[in-house]
Amino acid sequence: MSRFNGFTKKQILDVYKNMILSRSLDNKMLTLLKQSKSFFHMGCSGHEAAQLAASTVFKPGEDWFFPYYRDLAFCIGIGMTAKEHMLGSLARAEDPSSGGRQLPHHYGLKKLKIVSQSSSTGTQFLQAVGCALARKLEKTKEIVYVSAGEGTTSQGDFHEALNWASRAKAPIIFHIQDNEYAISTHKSEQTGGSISALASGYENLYKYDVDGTDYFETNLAFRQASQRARKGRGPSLIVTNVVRLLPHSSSDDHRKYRSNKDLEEDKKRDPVVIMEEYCINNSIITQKKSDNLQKDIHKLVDIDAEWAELQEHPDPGSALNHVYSNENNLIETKKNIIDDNVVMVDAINHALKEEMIRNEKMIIFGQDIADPKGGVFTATKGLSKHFGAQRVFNSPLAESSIIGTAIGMAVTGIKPVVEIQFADYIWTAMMQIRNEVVTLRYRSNNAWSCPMVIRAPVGGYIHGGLCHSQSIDGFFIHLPGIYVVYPSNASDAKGLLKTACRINDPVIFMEHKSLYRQGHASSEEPDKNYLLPFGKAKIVQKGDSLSIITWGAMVQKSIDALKSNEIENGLVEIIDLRTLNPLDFSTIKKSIKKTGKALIVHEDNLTSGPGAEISALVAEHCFENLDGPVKRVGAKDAPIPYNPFLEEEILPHVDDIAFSIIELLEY
Ligand SMILES: Cc1ncc(C[n+]2csc(CCOP(=O)(O)OP(=O)(O)O)c2C)c(N)n1
Ligand SMILES: [Mg+2]
Repeated sequence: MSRFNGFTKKQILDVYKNMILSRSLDNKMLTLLKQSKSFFHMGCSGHEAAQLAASTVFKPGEDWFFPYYRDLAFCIGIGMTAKEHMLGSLARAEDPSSGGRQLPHHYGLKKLKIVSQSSSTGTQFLQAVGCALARKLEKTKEIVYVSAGEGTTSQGDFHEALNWASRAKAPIIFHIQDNEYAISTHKSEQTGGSISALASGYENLYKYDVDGTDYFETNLAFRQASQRARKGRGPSLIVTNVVRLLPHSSSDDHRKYRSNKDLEEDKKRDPVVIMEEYCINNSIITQKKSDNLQKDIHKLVDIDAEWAELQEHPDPGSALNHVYSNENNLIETKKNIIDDNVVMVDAINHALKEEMIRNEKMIIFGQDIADPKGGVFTATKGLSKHFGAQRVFNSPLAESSIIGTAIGMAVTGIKPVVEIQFADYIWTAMMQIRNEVVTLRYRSNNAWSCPMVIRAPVGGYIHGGLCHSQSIDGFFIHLPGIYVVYPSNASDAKGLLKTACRINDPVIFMEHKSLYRQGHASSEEPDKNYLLPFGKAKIVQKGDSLSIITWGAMVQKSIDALKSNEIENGLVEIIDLRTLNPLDFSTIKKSIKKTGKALIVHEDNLTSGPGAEISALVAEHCFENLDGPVKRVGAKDAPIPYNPFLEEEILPHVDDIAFSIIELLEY
């Protein structure tokens, strides 16, 4: 039986060595920074015991990790080498976290299942829960580690994550490293009570408050929590009280807001000193051997740093690589018709069902999407009944939860196809979308990605008022890293959605609510093999005097504008873009070359709307062919009011389009 708190001498010495290594790396990295060899550092000093106590309970290569920027010692504990850390600190091409794309300490290491982390504090919680849910779904024994500082528990995502994890008994351990400061803000200004007390209402969640400078106490909590998680009994929250021995980051000077006394008190709890004393007092090591060990490790760190300095910087020519996957070569397939008339919402439902049958890794979730309701627009009707609650289920009423967990599932190979009930409520998920979904592939230098489909009912004309009428295309075409799809009819919706489900990148799939059951948006239904590739616009109507560039519900309104004003056949060409990213600019250009005039018609509001970008492209690339000003029709710059007369005033209508067509034709 081992003598030292249940550990062998060798085990304790290994922990002590890793503590010294971590501290030594911190110091070396700060030296390199002072020598202007790097630009940024976030220290781990003071957190080593808590992190190493955590790291030993996991199975590297099997379990999953979402560590935060202070987790240098944790990453060492699970197997990340000093060389790998140094490559990150110096932002070299071979930095395994990001190839120098992210700030140092934004860990990611594919072979160890350390999922690439961004800078947004707190986004990792929901991703880790999604990962844990996926591991449970696939009936593995793998468990998930996620960490953050105590300040970050003020983020809503933390509370959403605890909610979902405890509701689902997810195999996850939340590690909150409480160093009492979030940059300069003391926790007394941060949290309405102790963090574990805040979480006390969650059933299935075990809570621990431990001294994070005490390796043994902390390790005991992690051992219990990991056993619990592996047995499927549910999540744990472990708050470790630690000390922050360095300023928040290399850009901070903590003497500006912490007293000398406070800083001196922290030094008395230095975990490396505590561990050294333990080792010496228990005759695990002599003082002399300990001194020599420290010297040897510092030397090794110096050697690794020198080696890392000699490594190549990333090639500037690679800066645009990996915004998207290179493996999205889906081609258009033959259209075999199985039904002569299907409404758009049913075409979407059928596409989802066919893709679920085809890909057993695909899952669907969102608010109210399960049967018997099957979604507020019935797009998912019958799916939970057919595929079971494991693969089709209701999410909590929390959009950040939906996207955050989808990311964590997607990194494990699951294909989430999620519904945001109304696009008007996507905004609480925007941090997850903007800083996580669209950047994961890029920031991890192609090591990680999160292909998913976000279905979002959009648009107005249904008297939905301010928060059930919004268009979001303008926002989304601004985001590199996500494809933007916006069908105008049932057949296209089916082909495009099936492509979205098979593509290797995130897709936002906009479904116009007013088209769901519209006669003019219904069409013949293509069979299960039909795929419509992205970036291929459709000429809805041919013409030689003016090009209308449009999509979504505006396609039919443009057709109606011609009809209602008896505009002669063959004058106006209508292009349905079908996807806004990728944009089929070659079709636009070809058309304008013929017509010499361009009118962009969209539902989103005008200022900085999607038409602004297309107009700029037309102005730049079609200037010599233009025979008139590039014009736009869109919603007025105001919220969309409920009263039908007010609503009509704001949204673009057939008459507005007709007016612009005539004006431009006569120009
Ligand atoms: C969403 C978000 N808001 C603000 C920041 C800036 N920021 C980075 S770290 C930090 C403090 C975090 O404190 P805490 O969670 O206690 O962790 P610690 O740094 O103390 O370990 C802040 C405000 C950020 N990165 N992300
Ligand atoms: Mg803190």
